[in-house]
Amino acid sequence: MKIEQVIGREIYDSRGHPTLECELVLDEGLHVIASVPSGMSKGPYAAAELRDKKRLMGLGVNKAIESLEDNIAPILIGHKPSVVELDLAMIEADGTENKSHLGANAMLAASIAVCRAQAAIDGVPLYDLIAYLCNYNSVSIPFPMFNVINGGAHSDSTLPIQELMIIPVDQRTFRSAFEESITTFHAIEKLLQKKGKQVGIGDEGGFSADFKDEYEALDVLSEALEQSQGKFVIALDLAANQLYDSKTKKYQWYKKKLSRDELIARYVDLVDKYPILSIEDGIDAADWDGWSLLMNTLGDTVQIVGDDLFATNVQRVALGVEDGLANAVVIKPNQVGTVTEALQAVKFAKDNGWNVIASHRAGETNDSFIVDLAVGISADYIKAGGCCRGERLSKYNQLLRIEDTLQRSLLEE
Ligand code: 2PG
Ligand code: MG
Repeated sequence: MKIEQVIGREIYDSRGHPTLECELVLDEGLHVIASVPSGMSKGPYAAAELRDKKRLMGLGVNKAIESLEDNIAPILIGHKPSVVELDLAMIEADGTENKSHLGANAMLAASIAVCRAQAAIDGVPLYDLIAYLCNYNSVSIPFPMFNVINGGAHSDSTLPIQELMIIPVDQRTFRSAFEESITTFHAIEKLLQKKGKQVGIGDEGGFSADFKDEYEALDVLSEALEQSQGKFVIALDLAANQLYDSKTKKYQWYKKKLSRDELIARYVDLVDKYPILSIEDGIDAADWDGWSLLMNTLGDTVQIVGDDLFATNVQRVALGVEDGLANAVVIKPNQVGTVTEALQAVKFAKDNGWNVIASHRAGETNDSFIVDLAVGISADYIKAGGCCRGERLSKYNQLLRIEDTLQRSLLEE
C-alpha cells in the first residue's frame, strides 16, 4: 500500500492556538490522521516550527501546510509508509540544524502519520511498531506523572514552579493508579478551596492558585497525599529557563532574585522536607556548570531531568551523558521534528542507564501518539497533564485502552 496524497490542515490546540494536522491518503482507501502539539515554555535548542508571521497572532500554520503539501508530499507520495526511511529522506531534504527549512511541525505531522500508517498496514498496534523500531522485545506501561498544580508559564498564578506532579507508586496497574490519582486530584481541589484559594485550571489541566511561597503549595499537596489511600511521591518541573535572566545570572523567585547556588540550596531544602523524587529543568539550559552542580548535590537520590536542556536531541543527550549533567531525559518528538530522531535519543539515554520520560506539550491536540510511543519504548514515566480536560484525558484513556489490550492478550496466551 502506497501513499497517494498528503493533506495539511490548520486545526486548533488546547490553548486555542492554531496547529497542524496531516492526513495521508493511501491506495486502497486508507486514511490516516496525525496532529502535532506545541510547547508554551520552549527552550533555545528546540527545532523550529513554521508559523505565519502575521496571521492568527503570528501563529497560523499556512506556511507549514505549504511545506507539507509542496515540499514534503513529493518525498512521501508513491512510497510505502516506512517511518525511518521517510524521516531520513525528510531530514536530508530539510538540510538545516534546526528544521527551519521544512519546519519541525510539518515534518513531525508527516512523521507521525507515516508511523501510524505503517502500523495500520502491518496490522500491529502503534506501540508494538515503536518497540520494533527500537529493537526492544517487550513493551510496558510507564508510571504516570499527574500534573496537579500548574504555575510558571502555564498559569497566571505567582507560583514560579511550572509543574507540581504526583506519581502513584504503590499500584499494580495503570487503571488502579489512575483511580487513586483522580480521587486525589479532586481532593486537592477541595482542599485548595477549603483554604480559601481561588482555584483555576492551568494550561495542562492541573489546578492554578496563588501561594505565598512554594512551601505553601507543597504543604497543601502533602496534606492531600497524606489523606489519600494510595502512596505517592512528588515530581517538579521548574522550567528554569523561564525564570532565568542571562544578564544578571539570577532566577526570579517570587519577588526575590536567586543565584544558582541559592536556588540549588532551595531544592535541597525542598527535597529534605517533601517526598520529591524528580526535579526537571532545575537550572537554565545554557548553564552547564549549574547542571553539574545540581547533579553532584542531589543526583544520587533525586531524578535530575533534562527537558529544554536536551531538546530530545541525541547529540545533546550524548554531551549530557559525557559531562554527567542529568540522569533522566524528557522525550518530546516535536522538540526534534521526527519520530526516528526521538527514538534515537531514547535509545542512547536508555543504553546509558538514564531514565526516560515521554511527554505531552502545553498546547495539545487529541492525538495520543505520545502514549503509544511511551509504551513502545517502555518509558519509565509519562507526563500527560492533569486529570481533567479532553486533550489530557485522551492520553490517559489511550493508556487504559492499551493496558486492557495487553492484559487481554496475556490472558489468551
Ligand atoms: C514541559 C512541557 C510539558 P511545555 O516543560 O515539560 O509539561 O511544557 O509544553 O510548555 O514546554
Ligand atoms: Mg519541562
